Amino acid sequence: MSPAAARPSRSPGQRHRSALRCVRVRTHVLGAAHEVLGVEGGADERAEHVKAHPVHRAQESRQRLHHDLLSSANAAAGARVGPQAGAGRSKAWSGQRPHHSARGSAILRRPQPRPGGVAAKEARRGRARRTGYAFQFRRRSGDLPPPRPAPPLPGPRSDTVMAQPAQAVSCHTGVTRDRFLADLYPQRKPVVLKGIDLGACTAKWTVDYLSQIAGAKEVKIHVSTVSQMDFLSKNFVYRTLPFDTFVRRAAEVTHTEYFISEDEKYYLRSLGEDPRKDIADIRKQFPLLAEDIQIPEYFAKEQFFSSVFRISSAGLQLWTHYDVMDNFLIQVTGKKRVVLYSPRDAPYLYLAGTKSEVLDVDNPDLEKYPLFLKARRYECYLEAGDVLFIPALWFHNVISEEFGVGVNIFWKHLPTQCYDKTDTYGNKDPTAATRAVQILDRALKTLEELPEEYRDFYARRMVLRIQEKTYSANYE
Ligand SMILES: O=C(O)CCC(=O)C(=O)O
Repeated sequence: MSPAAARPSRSPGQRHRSALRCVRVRTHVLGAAHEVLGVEGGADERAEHVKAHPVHRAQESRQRLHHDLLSSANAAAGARVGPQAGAGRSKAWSGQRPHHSARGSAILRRPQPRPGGVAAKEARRGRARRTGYAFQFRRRSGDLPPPRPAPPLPGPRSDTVMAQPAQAVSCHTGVTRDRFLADLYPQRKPVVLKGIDLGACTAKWTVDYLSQIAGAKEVKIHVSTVSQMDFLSKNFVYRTLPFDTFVRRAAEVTHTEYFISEDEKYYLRSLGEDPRKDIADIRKQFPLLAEDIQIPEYFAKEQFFSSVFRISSAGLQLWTHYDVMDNFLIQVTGKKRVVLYSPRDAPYLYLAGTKSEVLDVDNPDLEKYPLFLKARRYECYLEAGDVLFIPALWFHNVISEEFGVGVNIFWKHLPTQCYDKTDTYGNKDPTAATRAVQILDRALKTLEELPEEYRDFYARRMVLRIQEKTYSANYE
């Protein structure tokens, strides 16, 4: 029996309602796509426009995928759908935008009041209060003088869904080199190591001491007026400061001397003397401070690549990225939260080079990044003296909960010839990967010789071939 024949026959009324539902969902999807794309006009004009514009078609299919994800999330969570749960899904889906609950399930919003009405104003006021954007609303309505909003610390807002419940990164105390190499390292998963002897640095590295010992050596720093530093949109500037001035400013919340604003935030990723040629090594750039730290030598000396100072203002969040080398992130002072994603979840992270477009991992924009829901989230908190092992290719997003000083040790996990010799940062893809991507680009160019239908078919076969030949089941 065909699946259609197996379905119980529906009454004309049911068929009519179902058809209406399809039209409404499509209208909503097109409406949402055009809102994003800034296209005006009625549903029919929009539909024509979408048909004619491949970019909008892609947008439309992303929106559809979003709908699918949200509806399966609703089904899985057994969520109440719309104002009268159980009274019929058709009502719930009629032209409403999906919304995410604090409990972690996706639900649909109640019908929204008409814009401009008193109810709408009240709703906006309520929403503004919940989301912390009260300042913007009051300012527009002119009923209060514009106060300076306190910059919120990054963290999940109460009205957004956490993309995935976090899995805690495993934590081990007093791990010896042999145990690390035999048991933990081969798993290629992040781990927090506690109780490692790091030398005197954890006790000594106060703001005064760092300023006094490293002195006025000039360092190039990132300066940002917002807490979420985004490398892709470059919402920060580079400036140069003497190290002692920098450390003092990074440790304070409000500055009397500043570049852009009195609450600007600072971040140092130390570099080699000539960053185009030299690799960061605190033993060379900060020899006196380097004496205070004992680097866990859990890899062979010849594998060492770099040691990098990471000094950050409180509240600063560093963009999501991966590095191509294994590394230890040593938290010497201060506290950090690190959110990590497996390299296997790269398809859900909206990559641009080595960075993910999803910077705000706690409050992801699911309209824009619907697949992010699928990325498995790992999380850990680092305190002074903790060492986080970040295997190469694992994505990480780092939130400094306090002013803190870290040292990052990168080492070569692959044979030296695999790495790009011009890479002084440790974030250029291995040369074979770069060549493979270039070859793929040539293959894609070759496919352009075919009409769309054939291109689609052979591209799918290529994807299957890549999956069959290269995907591994050995890694998480
Ligand atoms: O801790 C930080 O500031 C950033 C760490 C980082 O990006 C890394 O370990 O690769």
